[in-house]
Amino acid sequence: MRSSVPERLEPDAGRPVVVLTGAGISKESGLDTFRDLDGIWAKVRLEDVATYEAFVKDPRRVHAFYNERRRGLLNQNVQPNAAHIALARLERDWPGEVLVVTQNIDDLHERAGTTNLIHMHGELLKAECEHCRAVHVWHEDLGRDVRCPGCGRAAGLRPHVVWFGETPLEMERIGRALDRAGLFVSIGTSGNVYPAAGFVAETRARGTPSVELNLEPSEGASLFTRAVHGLASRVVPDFVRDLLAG
Ligand code: BV8
Repeated sequence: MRSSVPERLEPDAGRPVVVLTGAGISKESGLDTFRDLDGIWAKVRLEDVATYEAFVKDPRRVHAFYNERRRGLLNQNVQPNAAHIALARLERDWPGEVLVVTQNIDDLHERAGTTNLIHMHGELLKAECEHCRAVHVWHEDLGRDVRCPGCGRAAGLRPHVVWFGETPLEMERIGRALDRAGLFVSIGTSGNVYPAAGFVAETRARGTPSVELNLEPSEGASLFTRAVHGLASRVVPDFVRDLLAG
């Protein structure tokens, strides 16, 4: 069995392993991706539901879009899959730091046991108040009539999600981790959305080994040291096993 770990990788516990994940890692848990043929953007235009301008223009439509996805995520059939579980094992058993930076707004990494985690595009199960800036854990439907538990005002709550044209979260912390990374791993992302899609070029410029684990070559596939293509629930556990075996 050919190892999927780049030959040049020395298990250097002093430098973090940085793992970027996208919608593909959650596909086998039953959550839609965005750009697959049956993906979210095949059913609705991102300009109509995933920008602040869309929210101002038609808040009811945007709330309905995220309410449907929130209910879907809270469906008991949606569970972390072997790929999420393998990344939690890597964090537990790797001698150095493992940081998961996810573009996903689901909570499957947390539920699999990952703790060192950044949701750079926000979280579907949180709401933020435009009046008082408070962020609340939120599992119910949102709407303009819903009052903020913090300031008590209505018509201010929005999904705690980064829309197109908005600044992703914790970019400085992500940049510092990429600067120090001993290995960059990208899982289940098509490499279409920036700045996340630019991370592989940033690490390549520093000579950091990188691996793409994806169903098919992403937009940035040629920039990776190594690529393993297949279902995340198969290729990610194999990769973690090989990495931990040194
Ligand atoms: C920013 C939250 C500045 C919402 C998301 C004009 C104006 C302003 C900005 C721009 C502009 N033009 C371009 C931009 C930049 C823009 C951008 O990149 N647009 C794209 C469309 C060109 N980016 C932004 O606006 C970002 N902000 O630029 O601010 C800035 C920049 C730097 C520093 C500071 C400030 C904000 C982008 C965030 C938008 N919000 N999500 C929501 O979820 O509803 S993005 C959305 O796309 C999701 O987060 C998603 O995760 C992300 C990326 O998609 P993927 O995860 O890759 O999913 P996709 O379906 O594409 O691919 C899935 C892959 O999995 C496929 O390759 C498939 O083969 C694979 N797969 C499928 N099944 C499996 C599998 N792999 C393994 N196993 C399987 N079973």
